[in-house]
Amino acid sequence: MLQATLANATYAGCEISNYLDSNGVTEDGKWTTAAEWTDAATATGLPAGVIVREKWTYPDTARIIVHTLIEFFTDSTNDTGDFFQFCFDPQANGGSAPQTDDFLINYTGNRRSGLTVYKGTGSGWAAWTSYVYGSELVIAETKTSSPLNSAEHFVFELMMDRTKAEWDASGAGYLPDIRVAVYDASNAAAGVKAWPPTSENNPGTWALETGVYGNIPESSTILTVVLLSSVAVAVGFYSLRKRPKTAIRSTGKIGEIN
Ligand SMILES: [Ca+2]
Ligand SMILES: [Ca+2]
Ligand SMILES: [Ca+2]
Repeated sequence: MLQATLANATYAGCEISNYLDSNGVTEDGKWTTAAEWTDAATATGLPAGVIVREKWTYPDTARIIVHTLIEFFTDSTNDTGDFFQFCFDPQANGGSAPQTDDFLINYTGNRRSGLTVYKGTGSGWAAWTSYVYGSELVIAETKTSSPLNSAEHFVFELMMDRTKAEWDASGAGYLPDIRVAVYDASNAAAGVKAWPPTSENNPGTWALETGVYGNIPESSTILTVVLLSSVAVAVGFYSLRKRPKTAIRSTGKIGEIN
């Protein structure tokens, strides 16, 4: 029984709250405004020098768009071997190999021509092109400074239409699993920096994304600053933090999830 073997074993200590956007967002590979990403929560348990934030918009009542910011502080070299990856298990049903609902977005060489989307086969990945670039998926990058780091580094912005049937996470209560990884070919010794620090081929080890129907609380913005400034203090804060109680429902209404 395949279902019996698929356990949702998300990686402890790595998670992200996906709040509703309030400041606006434009996928141009940089902070378009000074406040563009201050209304988004930072993932917990990130590797050093990597930032991941997410938030969502609904440009019309029929669509939910999820926006992801990825900053790679230590890569300021444009190499053909650079890459970032975004793994997505919309059903959050895990498994030790890519299932047919799972996706791997691979963006190599910091350029659109290096974009390949893979879909799980049950045992591995196969290239998949049944998406519309521009409306269902957008990736943009620049080498720039940002409000999070004044040194020049790669900044990526990713947009996914999560109402697209294959990327719809409503069946999992808007609690999908994701994984983000970056690699600097000029610093091969550092290896792949992955969040969680697990394989792109093992969905059962990815991180929990919690879709929240509402804007980020003011306290979470402060918490983000604390998390960035002091791991020791953050551990204490983290233990006090309550999990969001609500998640996005397909109707757009608030629904209790626990
Ligand atoms: Ca932007
Ligand atoms: Ca590089
Ligand atoms: Ca899956």
